Amino acid sequence: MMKPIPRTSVPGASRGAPASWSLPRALAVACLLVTQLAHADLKPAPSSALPAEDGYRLWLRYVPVAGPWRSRYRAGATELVGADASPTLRAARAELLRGLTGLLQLQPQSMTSVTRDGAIVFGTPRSSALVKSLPLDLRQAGTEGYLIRTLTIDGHGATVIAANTDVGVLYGAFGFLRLLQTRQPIRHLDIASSPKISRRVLDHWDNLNGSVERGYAGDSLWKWESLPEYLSPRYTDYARACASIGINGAVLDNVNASPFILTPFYLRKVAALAGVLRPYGIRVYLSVPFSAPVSLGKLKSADPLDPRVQAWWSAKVAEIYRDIPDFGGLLMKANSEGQPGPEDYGRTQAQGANTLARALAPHGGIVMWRAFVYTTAARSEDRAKQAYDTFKPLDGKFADNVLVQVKNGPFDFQPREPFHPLFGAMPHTHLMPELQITKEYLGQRTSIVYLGPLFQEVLRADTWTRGAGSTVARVIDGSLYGERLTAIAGVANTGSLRNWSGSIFNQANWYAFGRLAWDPDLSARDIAAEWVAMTFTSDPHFLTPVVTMMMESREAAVDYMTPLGLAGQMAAQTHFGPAPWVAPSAGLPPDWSSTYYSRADASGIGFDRTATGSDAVAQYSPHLAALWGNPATCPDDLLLWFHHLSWDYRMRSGETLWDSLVGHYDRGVAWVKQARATWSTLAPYVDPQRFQLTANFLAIEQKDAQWWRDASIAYFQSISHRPLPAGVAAPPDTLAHYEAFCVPYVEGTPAPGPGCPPADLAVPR
Ligand code: GCV
Repeated sequence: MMKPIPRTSVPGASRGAPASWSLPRALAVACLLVTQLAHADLKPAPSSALPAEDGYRLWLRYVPVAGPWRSRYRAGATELVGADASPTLRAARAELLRGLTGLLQLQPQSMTSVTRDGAIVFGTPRSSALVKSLPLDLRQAGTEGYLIRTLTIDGHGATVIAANTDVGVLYGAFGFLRLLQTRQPIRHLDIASSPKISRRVLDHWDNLNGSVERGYAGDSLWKWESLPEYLSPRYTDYARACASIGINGAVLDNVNASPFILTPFYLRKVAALAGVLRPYGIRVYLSVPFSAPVSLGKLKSADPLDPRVQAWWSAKVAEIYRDIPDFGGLLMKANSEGQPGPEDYGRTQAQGANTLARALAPHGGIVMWRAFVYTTAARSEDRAKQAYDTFKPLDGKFADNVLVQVKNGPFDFQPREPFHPLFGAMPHTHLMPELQITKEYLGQRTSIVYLGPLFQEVLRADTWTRGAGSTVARVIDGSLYGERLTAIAGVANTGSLRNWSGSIFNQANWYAFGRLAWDPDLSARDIAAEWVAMTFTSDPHFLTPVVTMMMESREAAVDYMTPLGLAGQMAAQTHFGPAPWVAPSAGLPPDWSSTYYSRADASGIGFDRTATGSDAVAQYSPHLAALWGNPATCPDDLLLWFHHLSWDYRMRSGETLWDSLVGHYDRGVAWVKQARATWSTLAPYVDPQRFQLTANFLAIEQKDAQWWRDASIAYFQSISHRPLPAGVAAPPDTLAHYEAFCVPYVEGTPAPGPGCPPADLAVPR
């Protein structure tokens, strides 16, 4: 017997949960309810009892719900009522069927009208006369959002997933399934959700030869050789995963772009991929080289003000749109790391961007123009200042369909940096942040580091550019300066490995990016809890310690790699493992060395970015410049980013700077040991395959953390000449030993090794 669904009488809707009821809050309550009410769902089975999983299904596993939740959910999912008017609505239905069948082990019937309690109605007013007739205020859903409401229809209790657009319905379908996956009540729903940022884009650094720059999950997802004829089912699963978290754009190729991507040969392949992604609301974008008019168009120059160059871009863009009418636009890395750009022709970054923008505007396309420039003719005395110095004077000079894409920090995706000073500083320019989901500097494939806290730290950082509360999130969602074109990018961590991201826990970073792109105000902790519930289990015996572990994992990596505001201490090229001793060498820019960043010498350590040094602090609002410019008020975690201080400098804790530095390294290592111990107790809650992979990777992280700690202390002690604090273990080997060892080849490194001197590589790390 189906249980009747409590309801209010027509024509009003049942409004069980308050409008402000957020998914994360609901999840917290649901977790509590789970603990109290649904013990049958919780009994840990020995891990061998759980079927092995390779991680392919990500957070969309839809494993059977047990205990009281199953009957409750079954009562609320008896039939599906919706039209299949478009590929997107068909995808929504398919997902609901797949999800509900998996979760409830029961297939809801497909109906054309509501015939019994527990119906799920989905659609738009355009695709469904029923949805049109319902008392819903769809203005709250905007163009991509959705409503999920409990209503009474024809005398029956029903859940309605409604939106203004088909893709909104698809997002709503995923949103509804998430409620079940995270064990939330579904009997009185009143949810309105819409994205705060309009373009939510993954940047794939995938090369046309199948490799992935800074990719730690195998080869590229895109199999260019077999496109356009063969459309791997994996492309659809990628699209489903993206749509489930609201990602609506994918830049298919590396920002270090090849001109071949713009040839008809490749554009046909791009169009085929666009066709697979389109039903899931994902537009494709391309990275292109600035010099394409020369390399491909055989013009003599790529000068953006040359009419022949402009005509070439317009023709090329029109060619793209002929096959891909919803093409998103172009991403450009110019004048950076050897890439050509407008400065080669004496033009500004804005003049370069605007030439592309003019070509794209008639088709509705956008330009994402990266601010990551650091090969400008006049190299500044501080690399961290260059993007601001180059772009700030150009505020207001970019065309309306240009977004300047700014990395989260002024240097390069370090474990910790202050937010980029351009945020808030260009009120007349669309800015979009670029976050790195792939963990180039944060342990790559094997560390457990969860990036939610890093993303949150950036988004919640207060720029103070319009007084308190001028957060980066408000700059980029348009609420601070009123932009209508808003976007956010994440450098993808996907690859050809079965588990997509190289490790199970790296999947959480893809998930967190998507959720924060949808709503930058979500909390990293709530997102972690959702992900754990969907990827593993909502059992609090597992969920609670794992969420805690995830939340602490990034700070632990900061501790064992680059504490107190240090940056850039990784090995050259691979960016893997410690190399604080790397000094500038002939022929290479000084800012490609580690000592450039640490500035460690007999007098102390840290980069003086105050008025007595590079004065980079002056690029921030006066409030922050004053706060951060004074070591007494600068937060500890940015101290050495902004200040060069004596080894004996007294920290707020009373310790000397040297003792504090050593303490951080030790804390980082201790944390990983502890995380490993915690994970070892959790075997009963995870299938053996995913358990073992994670256990092995934690063992590797412990080894790496120890290596970082020992090598860093050995090096800095050779400069500080200070004794180790009492009770602290000395590094087991000499500095020469650590210096002699480095890892020559690491996946994802663009110019693979040997980035190491030919020394004794036999030292185990
Ligand atoms: C795609 C860093 C990385 C490079 C990357 C570059 C960028 O320097 O190490 O691999 O190139 O950033 O963001 O353009």
